[in-house]
Amino acid sequence: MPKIEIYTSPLCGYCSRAKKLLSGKGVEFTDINVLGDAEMRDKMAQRAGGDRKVPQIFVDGEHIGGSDELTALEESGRLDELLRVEA
Ligand SMILES: N[C@@H](CCC(=O)N[C@@H](CS)C(=O)NCC(=O)O)C(=O)O
Repeated sequence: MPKIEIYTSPLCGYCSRAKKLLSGKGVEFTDINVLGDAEMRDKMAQRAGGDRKVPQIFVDGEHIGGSDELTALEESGRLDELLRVEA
C-alpha cells in the first residue's frame, strides 16, 4: 500500500471531500492536522511548493495537490493506479 499523507484542518470542506474519496478507495492515510500548528503548516507549505491551503496530499512523498487535483485524478481514471487499488 502506498504511503498517503494528507494535511488538513477541521471544518474544511475540501479536506472532508478529499478524505471521503480516499476512504472510499479503502486506503489508509495519515491525517495531519495543521490547525494552530504553525510549524507543521510551514513544513506542509514547504513540501507543497509554497501552497499554504489545506488539504495537501502526498502519495509516497510525491505532492499530488489538494482536493481538486485528487478529484481530477479520479475523473481521469488515474487515481486507482496511483493508489494501487483495484478499479
Ligand atoms: N483548490 C483547493 C482549495 C482548498 C481550500 O480553499 N482550502 C481552504 C480550507 S477548506 C483553505 O485552506 N483556505 C485558507 C486560505 O485560503 O488561505 C483544493 O481543492 O484543495
